Amino acid sequence: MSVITTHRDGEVLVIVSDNPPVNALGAAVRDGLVAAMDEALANDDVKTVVIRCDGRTFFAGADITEFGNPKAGSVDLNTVINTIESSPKPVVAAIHGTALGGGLEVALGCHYRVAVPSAKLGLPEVKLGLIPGAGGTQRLPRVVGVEAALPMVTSGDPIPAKLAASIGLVDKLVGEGSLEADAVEFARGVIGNASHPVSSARTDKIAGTGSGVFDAFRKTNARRLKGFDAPEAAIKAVEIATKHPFAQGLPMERALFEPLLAGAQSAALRHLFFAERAANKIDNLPADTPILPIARVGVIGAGTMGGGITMNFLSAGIPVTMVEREQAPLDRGVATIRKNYENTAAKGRITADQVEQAMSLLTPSLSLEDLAQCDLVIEAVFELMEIKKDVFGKLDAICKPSAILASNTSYLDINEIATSTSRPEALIGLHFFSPANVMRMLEVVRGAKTGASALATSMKIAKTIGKVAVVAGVCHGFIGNRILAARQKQGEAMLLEGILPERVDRVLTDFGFPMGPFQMADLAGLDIGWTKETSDPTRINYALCERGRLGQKNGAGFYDYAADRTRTPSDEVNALILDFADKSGLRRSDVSDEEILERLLYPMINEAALILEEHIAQRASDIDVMYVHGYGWPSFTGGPMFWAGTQGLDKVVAGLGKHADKWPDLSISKLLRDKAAKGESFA
Ligand code: 3H9
Repeated sequence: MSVITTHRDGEVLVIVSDNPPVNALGAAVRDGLVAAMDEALANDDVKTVVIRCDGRTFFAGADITEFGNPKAGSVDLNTVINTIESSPKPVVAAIHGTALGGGLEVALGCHYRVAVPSAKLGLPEVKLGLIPGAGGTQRLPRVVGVEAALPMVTSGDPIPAKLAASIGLVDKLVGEGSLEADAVEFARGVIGNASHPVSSARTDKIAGTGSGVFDAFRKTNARRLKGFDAPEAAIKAVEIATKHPFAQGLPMERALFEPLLAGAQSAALRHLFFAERAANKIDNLPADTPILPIARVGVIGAGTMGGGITMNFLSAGIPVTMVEREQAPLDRGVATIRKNYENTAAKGRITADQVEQAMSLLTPSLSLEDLAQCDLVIEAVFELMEIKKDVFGKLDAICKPSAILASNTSYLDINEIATSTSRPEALIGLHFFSPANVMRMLEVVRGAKTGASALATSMKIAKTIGKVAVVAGVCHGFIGNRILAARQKQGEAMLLEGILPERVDRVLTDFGFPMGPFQMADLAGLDIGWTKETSDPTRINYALCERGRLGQKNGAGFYDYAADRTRTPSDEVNALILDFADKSGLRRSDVSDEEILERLLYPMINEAALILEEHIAQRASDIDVMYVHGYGWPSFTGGPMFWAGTQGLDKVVAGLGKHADKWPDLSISKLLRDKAAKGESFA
């Protein structure tokens, strides 16, 4: 059956697309739309047209799998949209789900747009390293104005239908359950209009736009857009729309689109798009594995981690019982959660009602017994094996038989923790990243005895709370922190060579990380794992703790911090580091930025390859997803494994060899060596 069908409702021709899963605008859809428009124009009884989609969504964009392999012989998207827009019979887009990218471009080509209230509309091309390539940057500002268009094309975030209606992108909100009927009625209502709006011909919203708007936007968003090519191209394209007639603007948009499509950043970001989806696919998990209902969650610990974890579920409308041992920290935890929500409300991102709604789902408690009815319990207590085992031993006696018992540990052996319960199949690692209410990454640790249901349910709940989940096997630090340790080790070694923290950090931020290892250490706190009694003054970060420099939290770590957290290099620390370097006899003055980068990143690639060899990660692209979402690896490079491929694995192996004296205990992965020898990548 054709993916595009038509049917008549009196003088209205309804065109329906049915191209699961997301009605991507592949060749068959494009050809079908043009044929259906020809049918509408050829038939005198048809006075108006409605375009809608079956399934879960309106067109979610161009078919990304076609990029780089154009389907010969079929019409392109611009032809489809031009056919719709130039139709003398009015065309109404009837939108549900998400009208994204090329999908919104089709809707903008229609004369009118109606949408159900739950729909979302956006131009997410920048997230794929692109700009809209079918007139989106030219029509959108003409319809909604430059100020509303710029955030949409540069962030790629979709906006809800209600907001779209308020800026003129949607003409009418219609019934959630009566989209086609309401759209047909709307279409009938416009038949007699003297003329119909043509987006590409409009100038009312863009007339008189000065270039100051664009420079101001660039300035305000400089930090967010740093390193990415596509947003700047999108700003340029919108500016073109304000300066040139549409007929000139369209090819100019194309001229900006084409090099992005052929470029390295888009290849990397498209790799990540598919990598995120592949991460949901789990080896050895039967498709019919039962997903357990999660109606109530328990969280043990009301500190930064416990509170952050709790917020994820409250925000998703799932009640949480949060347990602490004493009243004061419990009260502090509840107050922090409220404050976080209120801050978000103050920024206008949620309403005061939503704050109260979330808080009403929270039950603070001082008793583990109150977790008896929870379907999922997550502990976020102190990172010590004995304490974890004690908690799970108690939970074993308290929790209902079907409950999933999860540890938020970032290092400890899940298999050993599982020995403290009589139900190891219920035990799983759910490693949230701090701040847990903000960071999208979730490392799901599958123990040797973790049951299929516990795993499948954890992946499902991760999606419900908006996380990107990656499955890891058990080893010290799992995927994420084990790879990070390889970088930290080199960072510390560099200090002993007299390379100062600000230089190491700068090399990584130039590469695209939001912060370097020493900025990160200051943020986390230098005193993690440090006590006065066990301090080792030969380690620089412990020596800093001994001097009362505990990190950002007390204004002094590797850097000095002002009250507003502004960071400046510390003379005291730098003198100490150079002193360490002199005493160690390792001080060097000939280190290049290139060496710093190679020594920080290549051991990470090697550790990741070892992790693949040991089957701790299911696939290389999972590691990319984890590093981009959990550790700030710049997404425009595709993540560590994709990036290593773009460098050439032979270069990575050669680099590891070149600096071999800096990591005497490093064993180079066989997988990495073999792939390098064969000229392969990890893709
Ligand atoms: C564009 O439009 C360029 C134009 O301006 C110019 C052209 C000239 N194509 O995400 P899900 C697959 S660029 C092909 O799990 P959800 C996806 O891989 C495009 N395939 O579902 C997955 O496959 P599998 C601009 C696509 O409900 C399956 O569909 N548009 C596409 O969580 C389900 O996806 C975008 O960037 C596609 N466009 O979320 C929108 N989209 O099952 C990208 C999805 O084999 N898409 N697939 O793993 C999305 O953001 C989400 O998929 C969406 C649904 C929100 C729609």
